[in-house]
Amino acid sequence: LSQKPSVIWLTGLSGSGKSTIANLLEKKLFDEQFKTYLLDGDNVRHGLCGDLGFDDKSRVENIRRISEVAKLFVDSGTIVITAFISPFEADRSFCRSLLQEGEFIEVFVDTPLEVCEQRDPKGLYKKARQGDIKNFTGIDSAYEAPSQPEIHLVYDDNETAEQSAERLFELLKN
Ligand code: GGZ
Repeated sequence: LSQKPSVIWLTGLSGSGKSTIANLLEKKLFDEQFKTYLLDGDNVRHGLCGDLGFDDKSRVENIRRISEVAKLFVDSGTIVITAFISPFEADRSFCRSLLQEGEFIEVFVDTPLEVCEQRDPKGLYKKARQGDIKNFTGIDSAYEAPSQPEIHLVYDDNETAEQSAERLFELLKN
């Protein structure tokens, strides 16, 4: 991993571990004195994208705004980490298109739906199955898996989030 400002774009289902891994990765980068900024639902969906829901159109707009913001951070010399489901390939490609060659690193947090649904930390899958939440990714809303991610983090039952983050950190360095 060079000092080169870039976007490390994590994509995957709800409950796949994106946010946890992103936070651990940011800490590792910070410890090695990289200038970083983490964009995730906590700091984006309440403010900048507080007017958006989860229908397809809203998700497209969510990722468009996040992409533009990520580009601004890259312009400022920052390594940006994003942790959004970002279910549509075209929207992830849009972010890639805003950046120079090599500045967009797509990381597919490839945790199977069954595992995410088993974890269900916020009980959202249960609600989606009961029909209490509509347009839930993986249930009644699409997730387009990346076809050629720079990094494919394949789920490993025996691995902790810390180990996954370490694995990602090492892959980024190479
Ligand atoms: C998917 C939803 C939905 C629906 C609320 N579908 O596990 P979480 O809770 O913390 O992460 C999910 C988050 C997804 O927001 P993103 O901005 O990442 O989505 S996207 O990139 O598709 O725009 C989940 C919660 O919001 N959530 N309703 N219907 N996730």
